[in-house]
Amino acid sequence: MSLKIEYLNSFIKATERGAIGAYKFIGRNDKIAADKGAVDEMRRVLNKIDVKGKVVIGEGEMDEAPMLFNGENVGTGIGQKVDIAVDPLEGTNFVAKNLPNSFSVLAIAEPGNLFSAPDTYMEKIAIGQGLPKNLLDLDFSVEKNIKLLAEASNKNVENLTACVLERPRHDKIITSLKNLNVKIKFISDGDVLGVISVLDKSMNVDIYLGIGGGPEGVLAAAALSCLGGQIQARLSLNKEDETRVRKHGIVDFKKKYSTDDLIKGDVMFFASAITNGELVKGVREKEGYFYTSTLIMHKQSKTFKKITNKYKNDL
Ligand code: VTB
Repeated sequence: MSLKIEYLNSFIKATERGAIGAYKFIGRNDKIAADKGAVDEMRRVLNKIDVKGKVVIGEGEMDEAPMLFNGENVGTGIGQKVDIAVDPLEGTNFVAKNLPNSFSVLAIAEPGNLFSAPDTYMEKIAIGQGLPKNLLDLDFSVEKNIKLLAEASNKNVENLTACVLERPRHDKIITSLKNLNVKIKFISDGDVLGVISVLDKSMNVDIYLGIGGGPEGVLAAAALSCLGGQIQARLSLNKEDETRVRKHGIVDFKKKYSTDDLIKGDVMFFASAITNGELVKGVREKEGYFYTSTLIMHKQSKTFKKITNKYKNDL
């Protein structure tokens, strides 16, 4: 079974409108308002789509998130059953501070096929398409992973670029990369884009390494799964996280998840830029219209497109 192809046209509206909802908060130094702007618009659109949708990765658990919470049913209730992962505003800091690379992101798959990641940290290592399966491993040293990647991609180590979220918790990784003479692309936030940048040659990133959010890991895995990229992930937990993780039915806290463990079967991925992005342009307002640009991927139809649409300015 695969996802109905028309969902490419209906679900794109959810991230486009999510991006428009956050747009008016660009540079207003208000992360919460920006997030709410995106959530309200995305939810409004999702509820118009003919689908029996269930949010499996959302804004949080039911008791802590009023909208698009984990488990919320969305859609008109007519149509195919799908599970949905959303991040209506990936990069709240970017919108608040008017910096590039904020997105409204969503992925859909058939029921049970998206790993229901708890909102905890997740260790990630990701590489692009066309490389041997299970090439790298979180338990290998950075040196070994880099050496394996250099060999498999026929590049010298010093010509490789690794994307890393700039955080003190990554100091060891950064030192190892520096000692190996690997180029580092530092990001201050937004590791969905960080991970998926291994898929697009224009981004010049060969590998993503480090610890970011669990839900963001699943969203990025959806994109990798569409195009044959690879991720290996493992939850990175502190003591307080454990009860929450058990609620997600996870018993093995140390399990290493492959792309196929995180995403099964057919999957669609949508990312609409809010502020200007390296992959697609942000929302533009011109003569009474909003223009949005979206990166869209679908595994089954091997779709990988960048689409620009326009909406009448109704805000
Ligand atoms: C991570 C990353 C996200 O926020 O969740 C990060 O996956 C938060 O990390 O893409 P810190 O707790 O270290 O700040 C993002 O960068 C943006 O939501």
